[in-house]
Amino acid sequence: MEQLPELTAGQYSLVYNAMSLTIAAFLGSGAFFILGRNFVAPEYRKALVTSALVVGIAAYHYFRINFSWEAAFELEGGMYVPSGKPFNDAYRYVDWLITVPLLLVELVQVMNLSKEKSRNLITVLSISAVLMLLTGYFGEVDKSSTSIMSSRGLWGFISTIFFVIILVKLVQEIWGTAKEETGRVRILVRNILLLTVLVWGFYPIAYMGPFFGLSGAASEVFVQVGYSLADITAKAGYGLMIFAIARERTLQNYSESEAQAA
Ligand SMILES: *C/C=C(C)/C=C/C=C(C)/C=C/C1=C(C)CCCC1(C)C
Repeated sequence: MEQLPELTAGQYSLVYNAMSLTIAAFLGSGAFFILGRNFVAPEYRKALVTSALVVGIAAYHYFRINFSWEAAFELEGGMYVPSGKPFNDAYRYVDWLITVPLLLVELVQVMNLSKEKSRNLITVLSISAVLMLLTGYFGEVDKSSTSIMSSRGLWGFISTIFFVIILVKLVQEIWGTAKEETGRVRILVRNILLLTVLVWGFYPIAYMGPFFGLSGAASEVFVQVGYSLADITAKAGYGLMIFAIARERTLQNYSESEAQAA
């Protein structure tokens, strides 16, 4: 188990509040995705349900992470010192294992691809995502390595290969198709891919923290707050962009009154 650092009250609260904000963002956006189903054509409703599932599952895991964070520290003389109870960060990986494939499904669901193509793409993307996260987890449990030539470094490298496969597939298949789209849909699809590359790219960077000599309180706070903000963007923000794509397609295909009634 990870050796937790001693934190100032400010550092402890910053992480606590970031987790709490994340839960609020997930619950709020989840309600939005459920209600927003009525504003998109029937063929895109599945995508909004998937978005709602993602933030629902993630909100549950953030409750667990937040409780675990609370239990892992004790207030002693104005400082938060490790209580001896472990901070269970494995919830993150369990969460990603479920939500990352679903995020990829969400995107395919608003892309108007043929059934056959959608199915193939979802299969390749989900398998790659699961392999990326499993191999990443094997490295993540090696908390003590500060050298890239370690099991953390090796598994991280293998995990990155699957990450690259996902990115290449997304650019080839999703951006490849979007090039034939017109107007706002094309811009939205380009933006969601850009968001995915940038925000998903943050996770391996945080993973590499120990290689850059990051340790102690500042690093723990950076990683926890960083993951929280990245998760809000990659799940709630991404879901809003999925909604925007579905909404735009609905407006392109139907008149407003039909879209409302559909
Ligand atoms: C909502 C959660 C999301 C979108 C999580 C995404 C996570 C990744 C893209 C993680 C990638 C990793 C690597 C590419 C290498 C090192 C290990 C990981 C698992 C952190």
